[in-house]
Amino acid sequence: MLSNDIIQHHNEKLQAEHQFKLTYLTELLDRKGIDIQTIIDKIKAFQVAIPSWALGTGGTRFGRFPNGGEPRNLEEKIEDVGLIHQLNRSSNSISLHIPWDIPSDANAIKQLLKANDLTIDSVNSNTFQDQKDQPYSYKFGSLSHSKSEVRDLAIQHNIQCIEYGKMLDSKVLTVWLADGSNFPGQSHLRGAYQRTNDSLSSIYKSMPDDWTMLIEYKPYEPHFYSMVIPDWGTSYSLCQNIGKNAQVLVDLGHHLPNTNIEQIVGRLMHFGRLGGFHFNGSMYGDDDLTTGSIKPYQFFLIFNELVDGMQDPSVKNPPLAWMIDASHNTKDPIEDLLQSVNAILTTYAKALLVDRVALVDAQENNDVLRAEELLRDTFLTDARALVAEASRQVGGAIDPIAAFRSAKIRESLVEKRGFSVATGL
Ligand SMILES: [Mn+2]
Repeated sequence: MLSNDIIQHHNEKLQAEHQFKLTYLTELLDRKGIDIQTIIDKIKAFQVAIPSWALGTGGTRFGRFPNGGEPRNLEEKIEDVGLIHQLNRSSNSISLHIPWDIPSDANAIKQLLKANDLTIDSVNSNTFQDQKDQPYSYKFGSLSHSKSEVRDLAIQHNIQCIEYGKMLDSKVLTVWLADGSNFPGQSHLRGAYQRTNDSLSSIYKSMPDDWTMLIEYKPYEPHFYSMVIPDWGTSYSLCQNIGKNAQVLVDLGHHLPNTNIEQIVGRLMHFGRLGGFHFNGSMYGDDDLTTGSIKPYQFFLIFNELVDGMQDPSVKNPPLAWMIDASHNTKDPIEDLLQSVNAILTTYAKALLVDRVALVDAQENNDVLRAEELLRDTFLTDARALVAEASRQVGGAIDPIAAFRSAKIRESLVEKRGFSVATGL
């Protein structure tokens, strides 16, 4: 844990410049009839879960280049997320991946979570790798496998994940499958879908009533010809078949280039089936880059759709589970996560500033230019001071990355943990 004095001292140094920016923004928004504190309160309430597997340096297919000081176990992963949350006050939960994060002592983990002001977000199953001494291989699939003994193994693994989640008060199981085929003819496409449907149904039946199953989709993997759950339509149909607590999870990187993700988001919310979100950025595909780093306007349009759906009382979509799903190859993982959360909050803040009454009016009257300009004007507004103020008001840093650097947190983690490498992707 970081001493509060460090954050306090950091904020004092930045306060004058911060206040200057905030005063300007307050006046600007006031002229538009927007109460700045209402927006700041919404930012304060927005929390983004940090994945346990993103706290270490990610690898490419060719190698991994860590800088040391990475968490060596679940306890240290929780400590790292605790640090992030202390700095930005917007990352109050951690997502676990089983078997990487199996708790050896659930009560001790719960105590540690509490001490760090954290909860467990979702539990994520892993049937995309074989574990040591596993009786059957996932080489040719898991929940979709042609052999029932392999499917049963994968089903039991997911049920085990639910059990670990129950121990730690999680209420969400996230399923992402690397199931598919590598060559035409290898797999019976309809059969693989049906087997996946049946396997997911079995897992769903083992889930407590107040849990949610999130089903992620992805169009491709390197070396693949087909994926069993390639798109939102497949995820959506599985959710429809399985039950009301099954929801689609949208991972920003899991789309083919130029896909209109905001439209997918709008559709799923319209159907009340958008359950979760994985934030990241990408240039070509699933690059797992920093959120908002490549296509910030598209990211804003996605958030615009999310906020529109969340504010519309006629939309019956459950509250969403927000999470980062990224990997950090060259940046410090903690810095990259802080940067991502900041980009998420800034973009969310901008989406909150959109004049929705004027937008609907422009849409109804087919005033194309005015509708577009309403969005563009908001996108071009610098909303960073709103996020900084939200953090400051609840004891976080005005500039979390600067505070992380000036407090030399990575240096002390390296000193404490040595040249450690975390488990993960
Ligand atoms: Mn994901």
